Amino acid sequence: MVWKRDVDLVVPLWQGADDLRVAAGAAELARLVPTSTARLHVAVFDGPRHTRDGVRNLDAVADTLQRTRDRLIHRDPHRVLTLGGDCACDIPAVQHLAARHPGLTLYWVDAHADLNTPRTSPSGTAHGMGLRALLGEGHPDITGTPDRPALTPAQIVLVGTRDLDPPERDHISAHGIAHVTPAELAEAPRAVTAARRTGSPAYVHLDLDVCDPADLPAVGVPAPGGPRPAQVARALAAITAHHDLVGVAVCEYAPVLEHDQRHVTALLAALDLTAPG
Ligand SMILES: [Mn+2]
Repeated sequence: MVWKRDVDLVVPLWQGADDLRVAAGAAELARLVPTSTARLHVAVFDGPRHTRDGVRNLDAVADTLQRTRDRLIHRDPHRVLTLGGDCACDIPAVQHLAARHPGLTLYWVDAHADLNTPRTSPSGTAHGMGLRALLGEGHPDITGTPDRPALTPAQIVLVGTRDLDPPERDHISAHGIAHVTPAELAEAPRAVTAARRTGSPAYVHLDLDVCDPADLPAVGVPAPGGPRPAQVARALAAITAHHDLVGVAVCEYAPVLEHDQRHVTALLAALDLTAPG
């Protein structure tokens, strides 16, 4: 059964990673995933690549996020697929769906926690600030200055996360954010949903770099020490079966790098984005 959603957003945002290769990922994912109900391609304008307020390409990132928010306000979808692009591309979708679905669980399936702010980020790249923005902190052009944060820390489950900056590590422990390590994921991939109510709404943010780069090197920021793609796929299938899936994003795919695309299609199939077989 293919996951039914109201809209697919194709968002080739690359300025958040400052890596043009992930723009091609959006086009390739759009080719691999059949359209559900409607598909919108959000244009990403090129522009000056300067750093403002400690964030690289902030104007281009803010512009894309704002135009994505405009689409969501206009259509008011109940379920959304975002095909990125870098990890900042689905900030608007999570914000929209968290408001529509109280008690939403966000599974952040990513080698990185993306919990930096412009002040703490070593790289100054917006794609490392997305999850923190969803907690209401960071540059206002990234958070979009909502009335309240989209999420509380208790709504978040980090899955397979391992490449953490010290301030991110501190933030995770200070706020008690749930964290399934790569070793725990490899050991019991279906246990990721253990603490969550059956049938409750969930969102999956899948950064393909969660997989070990030995298996899947076609990502913007590879991080060694990850789980095998089959283990990630089992966790994704468990989330899909356990929850009412209301949102999915797939991010950071750099298809120009040599890789075996069967690993990517297996992950898409685990999320019911492609027909079985
Ligand atoms: Mn990542």
